[in-house]
Amino acid sequence: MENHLRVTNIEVATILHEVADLLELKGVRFKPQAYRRAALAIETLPENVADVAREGDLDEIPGVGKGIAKKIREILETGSLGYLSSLREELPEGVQHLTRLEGIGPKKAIALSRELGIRTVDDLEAKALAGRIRDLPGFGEKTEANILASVRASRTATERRLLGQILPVAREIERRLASLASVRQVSLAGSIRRRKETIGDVDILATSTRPEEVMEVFATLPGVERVLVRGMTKTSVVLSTGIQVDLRVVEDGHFGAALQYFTGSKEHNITLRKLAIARNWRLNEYGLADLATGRTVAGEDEAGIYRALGLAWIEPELREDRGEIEAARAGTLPDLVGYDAIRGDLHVHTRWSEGAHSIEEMAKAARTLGYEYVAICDHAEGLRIARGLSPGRLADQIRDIERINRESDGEFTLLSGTECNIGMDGTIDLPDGTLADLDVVVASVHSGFKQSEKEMTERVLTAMHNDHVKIIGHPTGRILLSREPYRIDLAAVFDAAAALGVLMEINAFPARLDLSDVNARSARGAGVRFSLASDAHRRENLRYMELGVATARRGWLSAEDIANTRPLPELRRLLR
Ligand code: DGT
Ligand code: CA
Ligand code: CA
Ligand code: ZN
Repeated sequence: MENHLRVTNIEVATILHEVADLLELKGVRFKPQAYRRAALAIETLPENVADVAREGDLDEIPGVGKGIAKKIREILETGSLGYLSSLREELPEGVQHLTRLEGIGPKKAIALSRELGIRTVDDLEAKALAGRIRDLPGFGEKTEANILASVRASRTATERRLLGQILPVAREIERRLASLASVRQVSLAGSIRRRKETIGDVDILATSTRPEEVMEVFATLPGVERVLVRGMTKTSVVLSTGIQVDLRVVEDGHFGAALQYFTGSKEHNITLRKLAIARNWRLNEYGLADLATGRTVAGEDEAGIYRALGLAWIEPELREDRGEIEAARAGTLPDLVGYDAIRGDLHVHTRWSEGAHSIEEMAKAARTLGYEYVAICDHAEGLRIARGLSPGRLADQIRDIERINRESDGEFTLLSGTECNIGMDGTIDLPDGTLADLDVVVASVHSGFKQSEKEMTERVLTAMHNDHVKIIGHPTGRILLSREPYRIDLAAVFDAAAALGVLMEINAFPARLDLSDVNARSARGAGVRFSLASDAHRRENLRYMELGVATARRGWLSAEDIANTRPLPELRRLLR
């Protein structure tokens, strides 16, 4: 079957989500969850669903049953779904807008639409303000007030985005502003400077001899769709991708204080401000001032503020009020792993399984990044949707890697590896004999996320007790903004990892960042060591490593905690 439409995974998932919503509105049971599950599976599928459809059975995708597989084929072939159209016709217009609001379920939405003819959120707000909702059967004054509150919340709430998606955009804006002759200092601030895993909006701070010009350039950047606020000190815009960016232009004398203030976090700032108050000082975005004398104690540079408060400078990634201020006072802040400390990537894919590039292409790209080694970890047989390798194919791949290493100048080493699958009972989808031939064995859970905490914990512990397993890949299975982590007793896993010398991966793929900052920190507390990995599916993805380092830093990790900050001979010892 030739496919001219090139329907994307997101388009398929969007249709399935809408079917789920509409079935739910009709009060159909169970089916909506099945459609949601399938939508999620398609959204998070690393390869194009159209390719899967061409080469295999769609119902091999975990979460996709036979019935829905047929519907997906229809979408791929025609670009739309007849079933969805018929569902749409059954419902009163506008109902779907209403159900997006917190606290309004399908039943209420249908009642509002049928009884009052409400089609939009604006109309809903108007009718609530007019007191017309309270008299509907099943509503009442309290529900009416709650509806108003939900409408307001929906107007202020901004969707969060992945750090990995926003960081390049933010840097590009920073670069353009920095290139203006009148701009003296410019820095990212807020959550993006702290490298938080998701971003609400982007905050940028600058000083300039011509604030007007800076604001003009900013408000007319390519990609700006709307200007929300336009002023001399603050301009806020929304990019066509829906991301809000706030630019503040301050005086040079206040830059450090403003940078400190607008970097946050809010919680960090509150604790810091208490330290100032204890000295009868005041800390705000203009500086640190002595209230008794009116004298400015600090404000020009950020470090000066921390110094004046008796603290070591605190890296932005740590500023979450998780003990960093106490550590800065006691001089016990960790020596955080540097962004340039990584010597190689321990989990990348190639064309042999679901990757886009050859082993040689990945190796070349890794060398360009200054790496000394990279581990080729394609999927094993158990993961058929990812075209996992059989033991025979893997043996071919090992021979290929050995050949490439032999022909190389010796400055760079390819490690042979696998990302094998942890089965429902903890068994690995490759025989021990094959595993023994590999340099790096990453084992990950890719299915059966619904197991109980006890089952999942035992499953992963069983895999860790396999002598060949060296690394647990993306240990909680979460997909940021989309899939919750599976239930697992991480404390038990971390204790076992420390005892067995199994590394925990910090998977740097933008939607994973798994382990998370907080989990990485507790793992470190249990004595665990880590592997940082991009999980690259194409050579450009190797750069995701930066996000993994950011997560490690936010988890208070040092270079010593991370296996792949070591030169190859030492890494090999750790992997034995
Ligand atoms: P986001 O945008 O939700 O990812 O997170 P942030 O941390 O960037 O938050 P945002 O954009 O609302 O504010 C930027 C920074 O400004 C924040 O990290 C700290 C500072 N800030 C904002 N509101 C307050 C506040 O009420 N008190 C204090 N002390 N600082 C605040
Ligand atoms: Ca922000
Ligand atoms: Ca902001
Ligand atoms: Zn992988």
